[in-house]
Amino acid sequence: MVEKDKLMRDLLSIPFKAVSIILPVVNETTSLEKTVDIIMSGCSDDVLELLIVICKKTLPESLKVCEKVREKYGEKVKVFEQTRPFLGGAMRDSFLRASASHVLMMASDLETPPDKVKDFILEAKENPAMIITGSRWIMGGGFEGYSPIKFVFNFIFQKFFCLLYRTNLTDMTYGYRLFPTRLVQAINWEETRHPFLFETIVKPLKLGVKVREIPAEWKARAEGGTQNSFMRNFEYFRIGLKTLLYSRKQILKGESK
Ligand SMILES: Nc1nc2c(ncn2[C@@H]2O[C@H](COP(=O)(O)OP(=O)(O)O)[C@@H](O)[C@H]2O)c(=O)[nH]1
Ligand SMILES: [Mg+2]
Repeated sequence: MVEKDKLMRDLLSIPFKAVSIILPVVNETTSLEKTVDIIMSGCSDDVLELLIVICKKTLPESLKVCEKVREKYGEKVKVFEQTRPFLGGAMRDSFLRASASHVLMMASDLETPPDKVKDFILEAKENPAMIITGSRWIMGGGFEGYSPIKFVFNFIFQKFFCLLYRTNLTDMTYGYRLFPTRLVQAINWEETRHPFLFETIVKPLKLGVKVREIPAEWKARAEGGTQNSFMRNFEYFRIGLKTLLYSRKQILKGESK
């Protein structure tokens, strides 16, 4: 027990120095450019690097914008192609590349409002051992242009898992989240698609990591389309239920078996 507590302390003991920001890109052009411009105008001093993750599906016009922002902001912008598949794969590859004390997971389609990045950084400076997560369900958050049926399902899903995990978090599925880098590099991740976003909260919760919510609105994108399908939303249950039964050993790399 003492050994395990020491391990967790080691994973969470790093003070905030800077953030690596993950921007996965498939079909974004102006939204990507706007995202980068807003981040760099608001908090470039605290940003060590922007990890732009591309894949085989990334459109040629999006690749051009990646190159444009790289020219504009120089070495802080790192563009690389993922090796693991899908959105979860993009995030997992980026976690391993992140070299700042903290890492922020977001989107490049403007659905995770980039003007909030400074709020995440502010919170991380004060609470470096915590996960800071955006919530659409608290005052100041909200949904704009979200499907009404998804809205209802999302609410029920949040309440269900909040009871199972005995937490008072209001939003466990929003992919706008900041972590201590060592923590995410130490976890055994499983999901490769969108349920990965949910996995990044349930596994740390199970490890006893503290989580702090800040309001963040979700606003439907103006260009491109989602890589998720409605039916795939039901796959979120799998990782949520599975993780509930895991021991700390099964969650941490090198601790299993
Ligand atoms: N590199 C990469 N980016 C992805 C992939 N899937 C989604 N994204 C990006 O991740 C962000 C969130 O994905 P999106 O499909 O919009 O999901 P939704 O907002 O949950 O419907 C967007 O900026 C996407 O372009 C992928 O397989 N690889
Ligand atoms: Mg999106």
